[in-house]
Amino acid sequence: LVGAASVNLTITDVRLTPILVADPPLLNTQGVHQPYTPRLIVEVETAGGIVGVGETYGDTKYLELARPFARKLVGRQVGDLNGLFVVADDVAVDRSRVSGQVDVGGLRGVQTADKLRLSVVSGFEVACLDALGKALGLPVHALLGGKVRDAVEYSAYLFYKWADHPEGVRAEKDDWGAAVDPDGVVEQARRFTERYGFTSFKLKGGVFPPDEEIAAVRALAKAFPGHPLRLDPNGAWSVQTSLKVARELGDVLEYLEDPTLGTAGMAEVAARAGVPLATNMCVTTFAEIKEAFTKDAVQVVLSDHHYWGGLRNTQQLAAICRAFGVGVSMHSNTHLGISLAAMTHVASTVPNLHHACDSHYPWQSEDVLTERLAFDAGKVAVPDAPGLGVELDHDRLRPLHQRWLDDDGALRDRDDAAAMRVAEPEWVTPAVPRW
Ligand code: GKR
Ligand code: MG
Repeated sequence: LVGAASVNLTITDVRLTPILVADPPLLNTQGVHQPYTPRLIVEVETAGGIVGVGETYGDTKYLELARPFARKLVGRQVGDLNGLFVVADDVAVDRSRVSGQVDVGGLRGVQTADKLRLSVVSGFEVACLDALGKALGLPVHALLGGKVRDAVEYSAYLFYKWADHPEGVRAEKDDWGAAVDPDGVVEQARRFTERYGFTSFKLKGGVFPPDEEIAAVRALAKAFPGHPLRLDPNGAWSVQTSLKVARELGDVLEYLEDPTLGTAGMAEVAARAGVPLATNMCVTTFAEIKEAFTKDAVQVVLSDHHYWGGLRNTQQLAAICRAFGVGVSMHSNTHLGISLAAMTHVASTVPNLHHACDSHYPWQSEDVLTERLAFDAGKVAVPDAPGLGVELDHDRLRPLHQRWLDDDGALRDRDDAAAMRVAEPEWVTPAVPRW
């Protein structure tokens, strides 16, 4: 610490690198994942030459906000994490980018200017924490108050999936095969357990009529008796359908995730489902907590540290959940190893984490790290090296950035419905409730 005190922690440079990262043809209620998904890699450099890394959403609207934000950070202290929110308030959001409607077809909850800002803050906050940890010789979890567990448990995140992206679409090949029925889902789950040792399973639903998805979860329950199971249709069902699914799967579900859209509907389902409800769509901001908790609409809140505004906000969310006797865990979007490391650090500090987090990471064949993070028995060991404990590999970053530069703009904003139209030209984003 004596040495650290002499290190100059003034931010001298902030580098933003938008990338496109390979993504398999995973199906959800909006459509299908694009062959490449945008992410943004953040590097914050201090006068002492320390570089911290962060990662967040990379769609154009985030980039447009991140660029002026980055310029305002130069000259500030890397440890001034609260100041990031002050800077964020100062960055103008292009209102035409804010729909006030659900984002990415609903997958990130309702889109607001604040949420856009917070998603950008999170990338900088993680990078600053990484730099600070490196300067002090401390892991990020220590900066967050210290880990209460040495490893963080993740669940397998199962998706209905095509074997390949549509013909003629440039894409990277994956070795997961197709999963479009109960047998395919069980086979995918087996591969997840063989490769990573996961013991709990989340199935992304809202893709096929509910009876087919009920059959898939039943098949999972048969193949993996006693293992925690979740089903998440991203709000695709009516209250009645949600209740029917809850009735039919109540005996095997750990929780039902976002069966229907909106706090009122979730509250109605929660009152009669007999199964806990989890959400990453109905409670996505601090402002949404009061109504949802008062109405007992959700029993588990799934944080996404990106749109909640970072790791310290995630801890605050966890504290609020604890006060109300509501569970807390984490969901994920397509992400790379920097975000998995960030999730793992913060999850290690949350005492009331009683559900495995989910992670898309196993679906990502590409990463920007010198060494990928590993799942062992479904868990990621909490890094104890300074900062996040991961290292950015510029040789890996460069081609992914080049891919972004070479793109004509078609893939720079995630649009699962547009990706689906390549295979099914008539496809439109389904109205909700879809069933
Ligand atoms: O990647 O298709 C997907 C997911 O549907 C993702 O976008 C969701 O935000 O995984 C997320 C969820 O738990 O709802
Ligand atoms: Mg979800």
